[in-house]
Amino acid sequence: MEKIEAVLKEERVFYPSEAFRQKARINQLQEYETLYKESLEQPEAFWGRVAGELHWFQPWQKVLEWNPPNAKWFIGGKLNLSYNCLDRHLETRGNKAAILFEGEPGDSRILTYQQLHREVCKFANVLKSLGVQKGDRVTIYLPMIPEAAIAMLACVRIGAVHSVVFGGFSASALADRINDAQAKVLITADGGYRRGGVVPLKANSDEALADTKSIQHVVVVKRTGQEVPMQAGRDHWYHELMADASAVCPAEPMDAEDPLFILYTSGSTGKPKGVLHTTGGYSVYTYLTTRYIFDLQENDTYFCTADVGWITGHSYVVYGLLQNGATTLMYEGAPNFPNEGRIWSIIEKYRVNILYTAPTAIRAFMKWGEEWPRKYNLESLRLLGSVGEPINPEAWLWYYRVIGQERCPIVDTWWQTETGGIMITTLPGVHPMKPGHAGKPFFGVKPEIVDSSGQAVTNPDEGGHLIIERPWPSMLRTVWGDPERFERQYFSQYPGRYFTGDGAKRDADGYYMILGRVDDVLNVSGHRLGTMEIESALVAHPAVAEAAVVGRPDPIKGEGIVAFVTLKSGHNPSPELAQELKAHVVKMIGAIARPDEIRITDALPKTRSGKIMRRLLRQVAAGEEIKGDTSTLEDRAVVERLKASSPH
Ligand code: 6R9
Repeated sequence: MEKIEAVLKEERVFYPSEAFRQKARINQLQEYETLYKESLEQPEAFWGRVAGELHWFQPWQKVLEWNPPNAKWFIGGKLNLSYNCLDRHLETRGNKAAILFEGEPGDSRILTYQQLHREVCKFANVLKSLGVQKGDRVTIYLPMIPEAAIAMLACVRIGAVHSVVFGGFSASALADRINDAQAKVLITADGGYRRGGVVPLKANSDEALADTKSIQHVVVVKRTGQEVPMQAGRDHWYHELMADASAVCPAEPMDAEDPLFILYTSGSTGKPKGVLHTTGGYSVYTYLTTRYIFDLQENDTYFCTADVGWITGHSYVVYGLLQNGATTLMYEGAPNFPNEGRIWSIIEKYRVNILYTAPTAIRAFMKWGEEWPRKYNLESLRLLGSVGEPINPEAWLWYYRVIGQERCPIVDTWWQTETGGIMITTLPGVHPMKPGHAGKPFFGVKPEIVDSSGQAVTNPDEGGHLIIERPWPSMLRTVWGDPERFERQYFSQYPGRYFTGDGAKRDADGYYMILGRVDDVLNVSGHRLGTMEIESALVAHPAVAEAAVVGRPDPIKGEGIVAFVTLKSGHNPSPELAQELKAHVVKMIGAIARPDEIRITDALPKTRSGKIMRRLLRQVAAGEEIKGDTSTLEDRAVVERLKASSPH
């Protein structure tokens, strides 16, 4: 196993530059240590102080009540997240840009805090006029346009519970989510721009509505201008309703534990779960994590490439940023439209200081070549972030060197839809960075690595299950409509402790390395191997663009290794290349990691959020029929092409 460690660890450690450190909000390790200790030993004092930086209509009586698996935070307190995102800034930042918007066709808009406040108040009144009341569910199915943020904030303002469904989801996925939440109103658009084409959101909505009964009204934003049928009495144009709406709408004082939003996420099996977040804890935690992890400064321009349809879009495009009075940039379209330089051109155009994106995007950028970012001025960048999956050291180093120009610290942020906010990361002004390691727990987070019996794994670098010992403010409160599933899924494997579903290990310095979902860990001849470890080795080969490794039942070894790879342009599949890749893995890791089979393919099956669907690959690898839900696949044709790829 020693060689595995060597590939993964990337022994080099990177330090934030002195220039960065000096200006950072937290720049003394001692300060982190002291605050971290306080956050665990005196959570009431710590979180009470942070919460006090926000606006409350009524103060809380008690910070935390914990009856596993049920946590209550800021009991008795009343607040409104839309107030904290908007009204709180009107006096000091009214004319500051809240949202910078760049549409895919090149149109742009700027909304100041004042303007955003006005739009949100008007739309909140529109929702009220459609009969939406506190506690009602509203489904939002929009492109990445300012109206998405306006709709979310308007729901929050009147205490309606939003459920944002990513615009890339199909009609049937939308229908399932509407039905599960029993939403009363649907907010959509005629269409959205994506890679030069138009996503037919209204047509999808109409198709979904044929299978749903709860929706009474549909509000349609005119984005692309294409002809769409409008059903009288049910469908309304956004701009028509807004024209007459009053701009006065006081924010509803919400109980700290009132439901805030539902966000659907796929479980390992079965139908998607509606993760429920509540008002007080989510607000406080996203406010603080945004401030410290992205080291937000007053004049920063912040760009996160995630869609608001994902938790990253909720917490780190909209709520965390606006609560801090920051400027957040929303980009509607694809990163390679009209060409592969789009993200870099946006950074140059708006002088972006902070970029937050995903490893899958970074690997695509690598594939497209460094000549694209080299064409643009990226000097405004100060900090980079990564989220969504483990980042392989190859991609980390490329991001650091080519995009950050060895000047910007990288925060590799581990968290989940269920955690609401970032849980494990380095703090950029304080912690040295180790490529491949997410880093240290954030304030209030007490992770542990345990074996299957729940015993803490104490040896450095020994793998185990990642659990979180105590509740943190933005912990999910339940699975919508299924409290039993909530308990079973997260709190039954290790009673009273939150099970993340991820494997991890911790080094002697207390840095966590996430090994991927536990179901992705292979056991080959009694050796524990992260699929990620083998993938890292494969993508380090000059011919390989992306790799996904899965296990396949093996009568002798328990599990065999099957690697699916895509090639960089200029390389062609051949049996010789497959042999070379196997030898390369052996060379990088060791014979135990030698893939039994390499399948060279032209695309990997990915969810619309960019996660590789390993379940499908496992079925293809095992020669089984494809079973289970494939509704989250970005391109269903990939499955047939995979089956046709010849094994080597
Ligand atoms: C925020 C988000 C959660 C799963 C999580 C883990 C993986 C996310 C990661 C990471 C390694 C990171 N994950 N961030 N793995 N390093 N920095 O992505 O939420 O879509 O719910 O996914 O993503 O496996 O369990 P979500």
